[in-house]
Amino acid sequence: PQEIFLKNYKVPEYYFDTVDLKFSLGEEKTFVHSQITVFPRVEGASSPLVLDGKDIKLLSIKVDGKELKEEDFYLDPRHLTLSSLPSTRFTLEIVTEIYPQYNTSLEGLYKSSGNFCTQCEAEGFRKITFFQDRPDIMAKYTCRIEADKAIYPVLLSNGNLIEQGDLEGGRHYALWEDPFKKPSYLFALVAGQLESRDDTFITRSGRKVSLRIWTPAQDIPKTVHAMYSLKEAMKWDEDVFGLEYDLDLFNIVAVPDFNMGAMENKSLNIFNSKLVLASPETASDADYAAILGVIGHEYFHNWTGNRVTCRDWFQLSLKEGLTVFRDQEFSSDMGSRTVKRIADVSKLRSYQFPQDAGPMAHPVRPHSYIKMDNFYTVTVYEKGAEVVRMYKTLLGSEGFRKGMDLYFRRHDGQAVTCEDFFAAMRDANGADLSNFLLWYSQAGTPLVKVTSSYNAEAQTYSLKFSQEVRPTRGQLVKEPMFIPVAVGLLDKNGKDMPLISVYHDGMLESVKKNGQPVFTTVLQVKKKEEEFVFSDIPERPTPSLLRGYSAPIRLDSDLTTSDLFFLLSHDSDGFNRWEAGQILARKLILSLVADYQQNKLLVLSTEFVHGIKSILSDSSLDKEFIAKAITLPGEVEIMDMMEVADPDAVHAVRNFVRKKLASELKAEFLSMVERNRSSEPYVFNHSNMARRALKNIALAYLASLEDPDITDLVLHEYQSATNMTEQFAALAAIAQNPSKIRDDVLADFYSKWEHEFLVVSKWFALQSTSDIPRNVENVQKLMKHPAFDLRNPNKVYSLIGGFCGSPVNFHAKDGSGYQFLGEIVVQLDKINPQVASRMVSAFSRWRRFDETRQNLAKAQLEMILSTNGLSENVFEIASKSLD
Ligand code: B3K
Ligand code: ZN
Repeated sequence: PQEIFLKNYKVPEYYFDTVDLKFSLGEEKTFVHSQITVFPRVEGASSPLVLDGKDIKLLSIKVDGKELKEEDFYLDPRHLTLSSLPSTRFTLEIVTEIYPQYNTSLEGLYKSSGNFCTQCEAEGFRKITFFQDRPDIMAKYTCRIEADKAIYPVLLSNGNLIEQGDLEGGRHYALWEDPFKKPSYLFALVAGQLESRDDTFITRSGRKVSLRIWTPAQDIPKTVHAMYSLKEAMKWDEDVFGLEYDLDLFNIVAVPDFNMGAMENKSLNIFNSKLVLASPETASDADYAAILGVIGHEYFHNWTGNRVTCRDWFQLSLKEGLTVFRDQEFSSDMGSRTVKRIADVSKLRSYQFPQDAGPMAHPVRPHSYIKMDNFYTVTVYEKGAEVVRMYKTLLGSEGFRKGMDLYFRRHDGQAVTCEDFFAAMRDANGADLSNFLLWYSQAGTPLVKVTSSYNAEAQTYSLKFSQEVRPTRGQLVKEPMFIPVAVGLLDKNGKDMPLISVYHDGMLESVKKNGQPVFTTVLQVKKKEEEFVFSDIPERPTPSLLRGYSAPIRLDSDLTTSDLFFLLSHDSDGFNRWEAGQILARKLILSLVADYQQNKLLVLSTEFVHGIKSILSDSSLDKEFIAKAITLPGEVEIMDMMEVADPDAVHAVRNFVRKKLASELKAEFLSMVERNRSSEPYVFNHSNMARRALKNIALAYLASLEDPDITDLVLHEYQSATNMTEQFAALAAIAQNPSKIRDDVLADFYSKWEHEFLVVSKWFALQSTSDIPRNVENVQKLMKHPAFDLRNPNKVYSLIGGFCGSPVNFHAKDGSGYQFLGEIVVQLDKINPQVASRMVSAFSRWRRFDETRQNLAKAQLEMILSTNGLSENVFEIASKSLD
């Protein structure tokens, strides 16, 4: 397999102006006729034109209407190379034959539940026709679709419908025209039996936009929330960024077979049905929130991704990091900002930090790849969003908006790079952002240490920072990064002290805003070692560091346990209040893990129990915040902080802490359940979700007690629930412990919901992620369940992905989990390489474990690599994991 490097980027020799596609869709064969106007970058240059093409049959090529002679083209398994081309603008016509009905990779044109649909990002367009399949080739497209009218009554593509009609033999056609230039990865086509929910949105300049969400007829009632989300997103982008929708029609199509969440094709977004369909009975609060966020995300791509796109795939974070940042902000504005921030940071720490410390570590802008699909990662997306957030932290809301405006002014209609975004932010603000670009090129999570000291005489308070980025693959020496650290100082009553000025680099700098002291200031830490000294500090403060998690770093401070308890109860920064609790919990669990490993008796500190109790009983706190604050850090996060990860010890200790808290605070948890019941119909809003979150976490704690009275209570909650959020939480609580009741309730749930594809996926996930002993056997059984299908990504993610997400069982010391995954990866790779490659990633941190586990995991990786006909997708992840 060939590795592709950013440093080898070359501008194309030819550009495309217009692309006119004609699809003739059939059950046995589909014909694709493409007519492209091509012009050379340099008139008169006679370079060959290299087109990408994969798994497609070439039927004919014409240049300016004339069939090309055999000596003027060359076909290899991945390219079609044309030579002896005209030296100025010409027309290229290519006809290909493809077989979407056999396409199980779900990339290119394929069938899902009998309907045709496409997925072209990153490099799927080349599975449809021969093309310069790269994002810097932007052209205007038309698309004519022809198909059987009875089987495929609805024919959709990008842009506006300009013509449609009937044809002979029961066929019909539709002609679509997209007035905006776009790269091939944004092309889309859908044909099938679909109905739509229709609505309209009037943009602030008065454009009336038709909104349509397409699904099979029976699912239309479940699209209310998706439509609501779309309209809110459209409004929000106008209000916050001044960005309006630019066409008269916006379509969303939901399909059950989709490799990822959704795709932002111009005016024809295609979604995994999981992220469109919701009803109170079948979808949980988490599903509703995910739909809101992802509908927003894909809509926001219309400007950040589509109008301004990426020059090459290395720049992916230019659109993804930015668009994730935008969807995070959207969800924050629609719900609780603090709770959303906590959720996003937890995700970063549980998934991105491990990636950044392992063999797949790569910069936000990778330097190389074998298969681009492997780089749609938490680093490009989530760390990329943190990088965008840092611009905002450094430049302020207004400065950030100025930067965004300049970015669109300069680059609308272009394919650009991360430097272009950086330059827009810098130039719009005249800001000094020296060495900030390292965030794009340097992999690894910076480790920052802070020590503090107070000088009573001088009334100054010093913070000394030192930073380090550990070596990662191919990057042994690292430079110091530009780290914005938002800081506040609390006085002895827990109030924020006014901040006036800071000595830094031998200068006294005012931190006032508009002549007024501030309560939070952003320190710009840029050197390996650096000191900041606050002046006019009348008493020893407690520092609140990295407020709002102002940079994606690991922070190691000299805060004492009592400082942390103090911050937990007083910090005005909600995120840091939660963070103080998490640091305490992490320290506590890690020290208990050490006790466990030395066979010592486990004792839970009463101080910690009191800390949790005081959060529970603080009625001034938001309920969803309380739910987050009493959630213990995850097992992966804890394992990540150990020298040698010990999944059994971490699991045992975390369960011990949970159970101990449940028994010490049983009365409080019971009253939380009582007080947070409601007989009102389901509403998706912050206060109701917060109430349900609190009730559900209380149930989960209580269920860990394995007490028969509690089992009755949970069973009652299960039976009386009127929405999926509460029903599923009760089911999950019961399912914690093996028992006959567990089996019965799981069976009951399945029989209730067996006809709801999305609920069945939840049922699979609940069982696969279970920590009950030897769960691998249950998962193996479920693989044979009639509702399981290895070709459907959602089912694979639920059952196999879910299993790998449960450390005790996946990392079972007998190697049963590894062996199970190894076998599945080989099987799955033949069906769908993208999904197989996501699954094989579960092995990538094998070096973090003890020798026995290392050998077992390594053997599976070697077995996978020795398989004949392995895809490049799986090859890349498996081979990088081994070296
Ligand atoms: N841009 C798509 C992801 C495409 C993944 C291709 N393997 C979804 C999104 O981030 O909006
Ligand atoms: Zn995206």
